[in-house]
Amino acid sequence: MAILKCASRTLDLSTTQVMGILNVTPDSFSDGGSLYDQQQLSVDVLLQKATEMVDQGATILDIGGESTRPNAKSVTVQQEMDRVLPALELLVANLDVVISIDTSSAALMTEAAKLGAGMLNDVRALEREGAMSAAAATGLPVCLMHMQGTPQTMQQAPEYQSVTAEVMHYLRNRAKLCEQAGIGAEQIILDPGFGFGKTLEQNLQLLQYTSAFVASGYPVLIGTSRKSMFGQLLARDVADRLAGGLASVAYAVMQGAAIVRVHDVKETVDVVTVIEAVKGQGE
Ligand code: 7PJ
Repeated sequence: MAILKCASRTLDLSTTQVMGILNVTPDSFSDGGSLYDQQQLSVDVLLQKATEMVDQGATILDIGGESTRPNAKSVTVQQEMDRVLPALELLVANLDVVISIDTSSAALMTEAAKLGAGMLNDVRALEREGAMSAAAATGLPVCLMHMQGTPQTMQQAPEYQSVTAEVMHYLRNRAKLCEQAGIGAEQIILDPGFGFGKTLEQNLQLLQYTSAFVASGYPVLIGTSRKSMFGQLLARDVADRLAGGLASVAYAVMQGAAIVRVHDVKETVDVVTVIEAVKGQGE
């Protein structure tokens, strides 16, 4: 069974793990920068929210300092570091959980590993200058996500001949390059990248074929939480997409997704627990 080595901790992926999302950006689309008070990250609120997620069953917390929603303001590496590193230090000092860092920056990967991060999560699949070798040097697991285009342009007119085949081909190729760079195959996680340069139909096709990604042998991470695919399919605002997200989690967990990345940890853990309990029954 797949065991991820996350610095001083390990994660057993024989059942689906729940990753809680902590945005330390003042302009996140889904929680609107709620960890901020007048542009200042609130330490108390962050620790409270993180502690709650761990108590609810999250085994990974994902800290991101760059908003990648369409048309988000770009940040400098320094700004991203200033947002993420203090949050990382706070959580490492106070919680027993794997901390994942959602970043494309080589410098931040290196610094975060020194401060106790347990995983790297890159929506650009380590394509930025120096990112792959920096990630390899940390020895941490890496999540490689597929995106078509850039956050600025990705939703304009995403096009594929076959979305599942193309995304799979891209991720396999990135994984191979990571292995050549010295990252162990067992430390590589693949993510189709819901909403990153995909139409509603393309997102649904990717979800439908979760098992094809799982069949690659790499652990698969699914991140659909509160995304606009549910806005389109259900005509729901961001605040009202929980049921849609839970349905997608159930679908993915049934097919063997290793990690689900979500805002709503408590409800997601219940769904995962029920699906795993059903899967785990002998006759
Ligand atoms: C994802 C992510 C995702 C991974 C974001 C949001 C937008 N990392 N970072 N997968 N999405 N691995 O949370 O809605 O889907 S930022």
